[in-house]
Order: sequence, then C-alpha cells, then structure tokens
Amino acid sequence: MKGIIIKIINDNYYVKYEKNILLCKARGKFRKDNINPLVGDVAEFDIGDKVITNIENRKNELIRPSICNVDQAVILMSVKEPEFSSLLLDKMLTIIDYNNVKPIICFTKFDLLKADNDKKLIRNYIKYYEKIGYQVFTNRYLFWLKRIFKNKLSVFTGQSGVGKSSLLNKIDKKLNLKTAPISASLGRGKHTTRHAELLELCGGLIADTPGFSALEFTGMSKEDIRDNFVEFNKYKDNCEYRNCLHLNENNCEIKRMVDKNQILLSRYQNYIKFITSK
Ligand SMILES: Nc1nc2c(ncn2[C@@H]2O[C@H](COP(=O)(O)OP(=O)(O)O)[C@@H](O)[C@H]2O)c(=O)[nH]1
Ligand SMILES: [Mg+2]
Ligand SMILES: [Zn+2]
Repeated sequence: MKGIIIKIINDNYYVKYEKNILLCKARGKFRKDNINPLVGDVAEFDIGDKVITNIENRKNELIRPSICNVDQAVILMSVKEPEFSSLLLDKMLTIIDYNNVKPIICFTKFDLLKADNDKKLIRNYIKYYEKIGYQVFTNRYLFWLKRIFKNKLSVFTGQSGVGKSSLLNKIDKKLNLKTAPISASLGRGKHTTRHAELLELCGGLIADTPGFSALEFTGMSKEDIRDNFVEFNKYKDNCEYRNCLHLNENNCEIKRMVDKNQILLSRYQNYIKFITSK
C-alpha cells in the first residue's frame, strides 16, 4: 500500500491513504541506511505490520520545519503590521522558485491601508508580479484562493504576524488555530516545530507551519539567484555577454529594461543587494 506521511511525532508516522490514517513505525533498516522519512513523503507500507517499508524519491525538500514534495508555497505578505517589504518578498520568491516549488503571493491586511497613495503603491506591485507570471491573491476574498489547493501539497510561509493562522482559520472555520496580535506574538526566529503537519483542506493538503526560518540563499550561487529572477530570463539573450550578471557589464539589456520601466526598479535593486551580498 502507498500513502502520504502527514504527521510525525517522535518515531510515530501518520500515513494517510484513501480516507484513512494509519499510525506506522519506520523499518529498522532506515536508520542504518540514513533514510529519514519526512512529512510529505510518499510511503509504501505494510498494512498488517504497520511498518513503512520504502519511501519514494522526493521532488523537493524544505527545511525548518522539514517537509517534502511540496507543490506550491503561498507567501503571505502583509501590507502593514509588519510593513510590506519588497526585499523580503523577492527573497522568498527567488528561494522558493530555486527549490522547485511554485510560489504564490497572498497580500494581507489591505484593510489597514488608509491613504490612496499607499493603496496605489501596493496595487502597482500586484500588477507587476502578475505581469511576470506569479499568481497574486489577497486574504479578503477567498473564492479564487480556495480553488488552488485541490490535489496539491501546499505550504504557507511568511513572517510572524502576517496572518497565516488567521487565513487558515478563515478557509476552514473548524481549524481554530491560535492567532496572536503581533505585539504579543512569539517573535521571529522562534520556530519550535521541527516537522510540519499536513491538514486536509479544500481538497488538498496544507502544511500548518509557523513559517520557514530557513529560507536563506544557502547553496545558491549568484547565477542561481539571477536565473530565479524570472522576468530577467525574457530579456537576457539581448545582453552583450552571454553570462551577464546585469551588474556593471556594458550593453546590458536588463539595465536598459529597468530604465524603460519594463523591469520594476525595486526588483532590480533587490537583485543587486542579493548578489552583492554573496
Ligand atoms: N487588520 C487585519 N489584521 C489581520 C489580518 N489578518 C490577520 N490579522 C491579525 O494579525 C495578527 C497576526 O495574525 P496570525 O494569523 O496570528 O499571524 P501568523 O503569525 O502569520 O500566523 C492577529 O492579530 C490577526 O487578527 C487582516 O487581513 N487584517
Ligand atoms: Mg500562526
Ligand atoms: Zn545583462
């Protein structure tokens, strides 16, 4: 039999198959072979012995908390409290794309924007991220958002206090996850959950996590960062140098497109910050 590991507590593995959940142990040989089953793993198990006998190759793996075979990551980004940060958004987009997970953007707390100028600014960002191919939602109207989860393994990520738990609760009233005003929240960096847990929501599986504390450029080269700035790929063939990093090179098409407002200035500036910190 085959199922998906949806929860791990110590050495207890909860495997979902069809409409059932079976509590399994891992095969003794796994430890010796350094096989470490994760939430999200497709597991073969013996239904009589309640033992996981094999896990399938993973398509990707995220850490802190650990989860694998993730189809898509919903990046929650508040427009206020905490303040919108294009730097953080671009960082998450780049890293998630690099990990072969599809990023999806969801803005929260639009209701806290009072000034028309602030609203306009965020709307411009939304337009731009859509233009370069990302799906963008807000947490206000859930009709369309709820449709993206079907038959997918999704994770929510984003800073503490952006509204991840609130949104999950809104999607499924029965969940009743704890939410906290940001002043009282645990603060960033305190992620005690080692493993994510998968919830069945909207016809798919969604990971309940406090967000990923390990979304860093670790392991990524400058070129990896460049190649995951998705809109650059459309123009890069017109750069004079084949391996142009779009920094100080002559005749760089990316810089031309920034000047022509075809590439958003903040994207380019964030990109420069990322690769010069490498
Ligand atoms: N004004 C406003 N507050 C929100 C919104 N979404 C969440 N919050 C509040 O933001 C705080 C943090 O939310 P929470 O879901 O705990 O954030 P998490 O840390 O990302 O899980 C809570 O006080 C929520 O009530 C929103 O769309 N608008
Ligand atoms: Mg939360
Ligand atoms: Zn270039």
